[in-house]
Amino acid sequence: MSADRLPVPTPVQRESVLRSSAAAKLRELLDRPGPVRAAGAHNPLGARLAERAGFDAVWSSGLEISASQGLPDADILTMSELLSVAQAMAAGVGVPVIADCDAGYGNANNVMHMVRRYEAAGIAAVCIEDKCFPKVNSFIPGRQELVPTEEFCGKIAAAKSAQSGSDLVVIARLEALVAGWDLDEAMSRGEAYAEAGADMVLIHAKGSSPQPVLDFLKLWRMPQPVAVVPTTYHTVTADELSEAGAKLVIYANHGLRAAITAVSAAFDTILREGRTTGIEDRITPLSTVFDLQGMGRFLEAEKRFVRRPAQVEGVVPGPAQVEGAVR
Ligand code: SPV
Ligand code: MG
Repeated sequence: MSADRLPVPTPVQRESVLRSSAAAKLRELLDRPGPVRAAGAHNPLGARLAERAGFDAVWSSGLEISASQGLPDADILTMSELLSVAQAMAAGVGVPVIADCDAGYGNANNVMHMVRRYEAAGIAAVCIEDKCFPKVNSFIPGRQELVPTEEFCGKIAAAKSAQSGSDLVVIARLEALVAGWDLDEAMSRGEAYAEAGADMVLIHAKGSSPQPVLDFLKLWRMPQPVAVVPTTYHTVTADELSEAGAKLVIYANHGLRAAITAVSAAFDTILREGRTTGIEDRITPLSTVFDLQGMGRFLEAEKRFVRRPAQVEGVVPGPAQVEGAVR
């Protein structure tokens, strides 16, 4: 069959191509040597900044999305609210989006619903953590309660059974070190989750030293790759983590934190100086904003497709329209 005779894909077929390609792209990245680096984001603009900077993937961060709504990262937002942000980011960038899905929004049945929705939205990977629902951000002291290993294995098996394609990456996030357990607990849970079908495990930690994570990587014997989140142990480089055995390095919230600092400084200066002159060379020009929001493509499409029939151009507005017009 010649190329011009190929059947045109239906919208459903097109969607499934889009679906499999994001997850397949992530799997391709994971197969390459060296670290895969992801940056946290909470909207498509942030995702685009991560992509333009050269990150391999975007982390749809529960902390960032919650903070961007002025809410705690504690399962306050619903699955649909978090999904709509992740989906918008996936539509806005070419790199894969890895979705932080907290504790899976409930039990194994909630996880199955979640996987179906995230997979259909073109998300490359979903990450669920072995904490009780409702969870609270890992860096908040106090309530960090793990579910029994067996219960979480059920959630992982449910996630794998619910996906329709073979590419979606299911990440099992280990919170044992965060919750005050030792390396043995983290390791035995990690192995159980890998045996239950996880495609990757994420070892989370909240200390200032990378040592517990490096120890975990040294002992890890399963074939599944390991993800790390060097937020508090930030002195270690991605290459060092990769050499120690980590595959995915997630910079989970640095975009948000950089933005808060920059915006606060700019706002302070405007109020202090009574004008914006002092910050003009420190803020992004509008031309960059237009570029980031795709005005180039918009104008090009407008030229090509927004057609005005000749007779419409000659139409003179009626008196009512002229009267109501904004002057
Ligand atoms: C997030 O970004 O929401 C995470 C990573 O889960 S962390 O906040 O470091 O726990
Ligand atoms: Mg989170």
